[in-house]
Amino acid sequence: MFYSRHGPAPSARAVGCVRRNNEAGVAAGKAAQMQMRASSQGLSGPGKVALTGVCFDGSGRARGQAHAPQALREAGLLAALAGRAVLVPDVVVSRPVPDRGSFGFLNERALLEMVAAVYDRVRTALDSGHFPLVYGADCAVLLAAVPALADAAGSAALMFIDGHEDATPMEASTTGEAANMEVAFLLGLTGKQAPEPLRSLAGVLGPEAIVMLGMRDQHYRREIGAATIAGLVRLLTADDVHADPARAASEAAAQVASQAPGWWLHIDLDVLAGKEFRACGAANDPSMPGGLSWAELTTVVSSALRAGGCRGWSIGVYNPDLDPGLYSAGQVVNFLAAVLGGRA
Ligand SMILES: [Mn+2]
Repeated sequence: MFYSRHGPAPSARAVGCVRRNNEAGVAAGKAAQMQMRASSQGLSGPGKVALTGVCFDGSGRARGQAHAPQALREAGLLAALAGRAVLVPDVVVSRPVPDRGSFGFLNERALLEMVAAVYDRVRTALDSGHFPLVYGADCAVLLAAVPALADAAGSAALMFIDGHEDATPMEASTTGEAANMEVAFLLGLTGKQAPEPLRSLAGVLGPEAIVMLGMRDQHYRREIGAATIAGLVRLLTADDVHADPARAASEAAAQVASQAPGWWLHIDLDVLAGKEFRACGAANDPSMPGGLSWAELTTVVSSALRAGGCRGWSIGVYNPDLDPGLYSAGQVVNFLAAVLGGRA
């Protein structure tokens, strides 16, 4: 409803205390200049990295992933990207409700507010020639980020790095957690029963426009009765990535870059092995052995960015409740600095 192709943007009221940032309209020539300058750094489009924290927890916990932005900043996110990043205000939504709403989503009101606000932030950053980096929350941010890129660039593609497929149709979900469904929405495999804007975004990506890396959720999917979408899209399991991380990433990047003027990069940190990253439940799920190491993830993302065409990035599913000393937050910050080259 609020996407440019479907009607006007939402009012600030719809997104709680978040104020909208109206900086859209950088002249095409200036944007092209920025793009040329940025391409030497492996990113397409950014004048600066627009650091966009999202204070939302998909399961409606009081803290959880909603406190990720604050914890990552406490761990030094800004200093690590000094000179390369601008901080934009966090997306803040209604108080969490750990129950399903009238459409069946968990923490539904906050979810819909989050989607509206993240869409707005990503769109503003892109229209201003920046490179949005969405941090915090969970994979449901893709329900906003991918349509925002598609609207800004004409069409979008997605490199999706996650331990799970996240392709459960909403009709089949037993939990109502949008972060298990977002890929099904983006591909148009579900969404007819959803409220706007989710209904209209369904199908924003064709099957060629997504490449999925790092899955190891066969036991989980068997438990919930969700079939794999490996026959529909290009999907490399965690084992496929272990075999040759750089090649997996560069081939994935070549595919997504061929499908749209810009592609989005998404990382669910549960793609990491539990022994590498303790601050998310799923990475430590005993039914999901064999996750990536930080070294592998760094290789994957560096290779992918080097291929060019990436216009924005989201990284989520860090839970500071599982990270009392901020050790894991420091790992995330160091990783971002390493791949974005912030430490000059
Ligand atoms: Mn995920």
